[in-house]
Amino acid sequence: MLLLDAQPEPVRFEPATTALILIDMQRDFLEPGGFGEMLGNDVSLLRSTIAPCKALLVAARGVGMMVIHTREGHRPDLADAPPAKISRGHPPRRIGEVGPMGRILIRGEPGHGIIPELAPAPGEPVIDKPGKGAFYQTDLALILANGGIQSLIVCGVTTEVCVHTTVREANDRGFKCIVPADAVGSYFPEFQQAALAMITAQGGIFGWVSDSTRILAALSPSSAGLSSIA
Ligand code: TIU
Repeated sequence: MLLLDAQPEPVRFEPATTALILIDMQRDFLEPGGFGEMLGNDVSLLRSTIAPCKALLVAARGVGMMVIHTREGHRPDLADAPPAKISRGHPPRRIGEVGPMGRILIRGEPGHGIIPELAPAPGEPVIDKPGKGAFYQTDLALILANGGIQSLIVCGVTTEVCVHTTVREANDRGFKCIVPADAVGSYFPEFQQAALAMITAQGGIFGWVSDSTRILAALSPSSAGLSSIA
């Protein structure tokens, strides 16, 4: 069992029962020409998350932790896309329309893919989700149950949308959720701060906030003696 420095207080987790989950690190959110930019956002604001996510990904693989990737997107026929979600965009810039990276937020299109820096390794589950939360209409809960997972380290984008929705869903399902502040990103700096504060407020109302440096230190064999507890 490891003890991780976090807010609002240190949190215990066991790598064998913890999954690293990377939320929607897709070209559609992190590169120009995709869904994020279509919504009017400066996608460059999310790119600082890539290096911390990569470092956590490498460390998780190194200690044999379960790694899960998610992608937000829809069937090419849009049958799983709520009309209220599609109609919020204006043609020709809406879900399903053709953009510089293919049809926006559609499974199988270049923009829907995970950025090459964080490409899933063989055997790592990739969850395709139609909503903001990773549990909604997916087999994530089943995969976590079968893996004996009790804690999640939740990284990805965007902090106040898909990361928050997933953390709230996971917390209600009994998972301990640890959010590394530098490995989650928002198009809105003020939302980033508020979203992280919402997690830690009220005694950690639905999780813990730490950062990649402290998680890497906890996972590192050389420092395990400092962070491990009986
Ligand atoms: N727009 C926005 O901030 N986020 C999303 O639409 N999806 C995710 O957060 N993945």
